[in-house]
Amino acid sequence: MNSSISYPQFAVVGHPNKGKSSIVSALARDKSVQIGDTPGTTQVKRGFPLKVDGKIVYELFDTPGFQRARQILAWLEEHKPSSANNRIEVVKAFISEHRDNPRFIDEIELLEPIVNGAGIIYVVDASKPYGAEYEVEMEILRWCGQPSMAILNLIGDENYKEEWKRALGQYFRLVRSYNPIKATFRNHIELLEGMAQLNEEWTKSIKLAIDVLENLHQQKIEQSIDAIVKSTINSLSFVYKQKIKAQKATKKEEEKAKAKYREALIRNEKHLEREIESIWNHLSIEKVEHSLSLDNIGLFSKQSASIFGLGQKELAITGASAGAIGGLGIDLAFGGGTMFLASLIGGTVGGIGAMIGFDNLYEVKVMGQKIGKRELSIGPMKNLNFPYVLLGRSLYYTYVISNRSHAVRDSLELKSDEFFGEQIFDANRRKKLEKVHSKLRKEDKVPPPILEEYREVILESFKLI
Ligand SMILES: Nc1nc2c(ncn2[C@@H]2O[C@H](COP(=O)(O)OP(=O)(O)O)[C@@H](O)[C@H]2O)c(=O)[nH]1
Ligand SMILES: [Mg+2]
Repeated sequence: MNSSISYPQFAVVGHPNKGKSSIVSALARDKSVQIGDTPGTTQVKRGFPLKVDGKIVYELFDTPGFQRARQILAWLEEHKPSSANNRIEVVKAFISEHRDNPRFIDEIELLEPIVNGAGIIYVVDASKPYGAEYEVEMEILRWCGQPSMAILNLIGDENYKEEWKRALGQYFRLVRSYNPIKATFRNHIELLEGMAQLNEEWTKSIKLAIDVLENLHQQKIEQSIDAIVKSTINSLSFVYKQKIKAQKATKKEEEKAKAKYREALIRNEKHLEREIESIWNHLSIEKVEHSLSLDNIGLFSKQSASIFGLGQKELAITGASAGAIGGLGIDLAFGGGTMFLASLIGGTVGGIGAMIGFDNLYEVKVMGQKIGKRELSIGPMKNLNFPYVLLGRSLYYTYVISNRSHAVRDSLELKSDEFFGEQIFDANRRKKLEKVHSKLRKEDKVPPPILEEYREVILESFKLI
């Protein structure tokens, strides 16, 4: 390694279009890496450092693929030294002799960081069959004598991992599976643990990198939970006020105010989503506004209530345990009492969404004495289920964003089969959460210890996902 550089470096190499740039992007947690369908997207090598608190933890070189491997190997063989430990000198000689030759520009780009001390990460697509043509590339890499690992990426649906492993095992110290698109934070750490074993000199700094990354990950979770708590409390205690002209609000005034009230809650949720994206370096996810199913589902929809809210039984328990129904009346709290009771008896009839109308679950009050000074006031939200819809959605969003690889260039896709809902808020947790929700419904202040407990329960729930 370059003596002036104190962190490990790795050159990510292989055939064009095998996911090298995607792997660099995922491991450097950097969205600026160019990824493309057409071979040749990456034309010059570029270093992508992973920085934490301004300090470089490791650096990855994204390189163009091999183009003329056969000719290079022929040249190396022609200049074969008498002993294997001098082979790297021959590779260096190849580079200096061909530096100005445009035919070898790609190979020089990819070999240079390696002869300067970078480790080798060789990437293959194991959804395609193994072929002897790869042996030329692997042989050249072996000439460099640097610590090396191979990554099996599965781009397509088929799986030829076993035959690849048998071949790669002969050339590389370590062979691991890693999918840059699907990789979670855990997969990233596991891969780093493998990389730490490649070279004694790097073990310490990569282990340090793992510690630093894990701490950072924990910090980001805490920040996300703080943002969720703040936003949820804002939404649940939100009251919209509007002046009205006469003694009573007209239907039109009331409808307009209701719309404004709902818009404010939706805006609040969007603001939280941006905050979560920013915490996880995923700001400006492409096309997110158009294809995000959370958007399509909508904060007030029946679907959202059935996916993220509580089931009927849980709601009954929640209501009873907190005495939350209180003076509200069951109809207002549950949006249709008779239907609710029928469903309770009959089990899950059509899910909670079928019976909760989200429309009339907040109170509309007219306040003030003098005509012309009277106000229409809407909120806070009285629906017992709504806090769980909000919390469920924001925890799910955080889960998806925090596990999103930086190699993903597609728009954010939220799959309904991944949704979770009631299971993370068990009765015991709900009882604690309800202490806060019931106070907010009554427009009471939440004492700091209860708020702290609320935060802890939400953090705990997130870790269960
Ligand atoms: N579905 C899927 N696509 C991938 C995966 N890895 C790479 N790709 C896609 O394959 C193409 C080439 O990837 P890229 O990282 O640019 O390959 P490179 O030429 O080796 O740097 C891009 O369209 C990637 O989005 C993967 O694991 N799964
Ligand atoms: Mg590339």
